[in-house]
Amino acid sequence: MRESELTILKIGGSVITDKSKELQVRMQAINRLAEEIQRATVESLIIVHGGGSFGHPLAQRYAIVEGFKEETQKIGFSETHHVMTVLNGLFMDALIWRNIPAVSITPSSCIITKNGRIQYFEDAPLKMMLKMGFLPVLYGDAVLDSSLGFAILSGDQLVSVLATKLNAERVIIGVDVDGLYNDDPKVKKSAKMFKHLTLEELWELQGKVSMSAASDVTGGMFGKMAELSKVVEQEIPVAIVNASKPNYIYKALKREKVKSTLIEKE
Ligand code: IP8
Repeated sequence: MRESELTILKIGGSVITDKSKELQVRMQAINRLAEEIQRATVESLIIVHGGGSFGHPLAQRYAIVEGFKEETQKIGFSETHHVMTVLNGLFMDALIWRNIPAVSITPSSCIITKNGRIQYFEDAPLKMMLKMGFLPVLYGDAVLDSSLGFAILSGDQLVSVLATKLNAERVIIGVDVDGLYNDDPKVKKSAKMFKHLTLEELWELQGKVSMSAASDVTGGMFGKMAELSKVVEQEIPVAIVNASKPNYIYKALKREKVKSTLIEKE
């Protein structure tokens, strides 16, 4: 039995930023999503957002994902973390102005990773916020790492750890395409979208998808699938939904029918 009907919603960085231009926010998308979240009135919800053109280019420039090797990287760590707080602040503004009691939780202040995986997570404030009916908002961040010095924590790893730790009822992943495809739909028009996948089918697909390059330091779709399979293994269903299209996230939150990929254990 689950204690609560907790929903975890991830909003991808490619939805709320323009990945082709550094530090380019999509304010319209943030405002629309905040309005959809407000209208959906989900009782128990955690939001996690990605880094897009804020976190990724800086993390790459300073090789933060490779860990601490030289002093000059330190300012890069600070910058990467700082731009994430700026992006998060814009999201928080949009939520709070709509009367949503959202509270930002800074991952770098409560999480330490080991070789890039979460090792320590002080989650007492987050749990208390949920109990009190607040909406905690977290994001991919530059964090300290007990073996590398520092690392990049992806929003997807956060989603996977939060969902399993808090035994979420469901996970919704908002991306900028209609679901999970057998190929990159932005490159290949013939790419086929999956409406439903079992865990086994997801594993199979994972073997075929290569690490996406570009400016995504956390592994793109490959990294996402690896994190999601851990969630599905725990019998928590995952829906991949287009958050760039109006009302899709609203419908997913309201459990209404919407074009998406649903991944379930069996
Ligand atoms: O966009 C990474 O989070 P993601 C955040 O969820 C940074 O992979 C700081 C690059």
